[in-house]
Amino acid sequence: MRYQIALIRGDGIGPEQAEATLLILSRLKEILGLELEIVEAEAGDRCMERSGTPLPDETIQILRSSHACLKGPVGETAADVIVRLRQMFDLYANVRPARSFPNVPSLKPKIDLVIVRENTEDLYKGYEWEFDDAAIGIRLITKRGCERIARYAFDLAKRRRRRVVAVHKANVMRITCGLFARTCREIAKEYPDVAYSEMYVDAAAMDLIRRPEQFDVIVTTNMFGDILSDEAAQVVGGLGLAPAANIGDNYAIFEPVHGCAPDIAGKGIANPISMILSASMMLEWLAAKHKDEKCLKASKLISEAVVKVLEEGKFLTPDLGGNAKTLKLGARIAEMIGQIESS
Ligand code: GGG
Repeated sequence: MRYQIALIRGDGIGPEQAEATLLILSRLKEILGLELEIVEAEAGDRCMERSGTPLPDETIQILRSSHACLKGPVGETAADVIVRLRQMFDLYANVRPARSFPNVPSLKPKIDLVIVRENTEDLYKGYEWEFDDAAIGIRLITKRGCERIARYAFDLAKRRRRRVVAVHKANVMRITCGLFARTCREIAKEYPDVAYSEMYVDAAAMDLIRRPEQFDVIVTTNMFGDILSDEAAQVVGGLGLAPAANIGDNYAIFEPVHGCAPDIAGKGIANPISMILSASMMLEWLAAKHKDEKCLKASKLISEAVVKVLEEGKFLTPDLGGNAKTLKLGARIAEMIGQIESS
């Protein structure tokens, strides 16, 4: 099957990461005959400067006619770009894995967890007003929103170590977090083969540092998930390795967890792995959606090649303690894909 992939390069380090990721996708096209047509679309701060809008209609149209989108980080316009796209395409599940890698400092050796963050509600809905010397934000949590994210987390846990912890703060936010916790408990009953527990978000933040290896799938609301996923990324070596998927029933956008890192932009030293692993998540999602074994193989090849290149330890970017350039690391991963495939 031929896939049209919308590519948003984004701001800051985004274009450099995208260039490295394209090396990997080209290699997969060559060796597996993967049919990916990349269609470029603009969004973000630079797009705003150039065209007066951070998310042009043309970009939305490109996304609408594509099978999936691969997106680099954007800067100050994140709320007008990714937060808006999540709502527009109803991408309700933000899936953020964090796992230990070889040769990368990790708080514990065997961390392998996934944060499943509700992606369309909560304080990120954008219901905020300012009047006189006060400001107000509305935290919208719906039963439907809680049900579908809980089901997503339990279904994922069934394919992993069968443990879900729902993270909330229902002792203080009794109504909004109360609804989330109550709904997760109800959905848990549909999955008797998955162990279910709950944690307050402050305790979860502490346990992510104290005993991160205990976590399998964490399901939580939007803002808590945003914060905890940066923490989880750091626990396993930093945001440079952290991919994410924004998944809906019909469409999905894949992007690094991090922002656009303007302090290192243009130097060619950003770690491309967060975007490369986001591309792997994209291929895994396409594989499941279209029952496409070739995409699944491509996804696995990327993950395997990333692990092998980290193991090798010769081409590491400065965030990983090396001095390799973004494109060199990308090129080595692309080469490694060929080596694995021909071995
Ligand atoms: N600290 C990570 C970062 O800046 N991520 C980009 C961001 O804030 N994206 C919005 C979101 O994930 O909700």
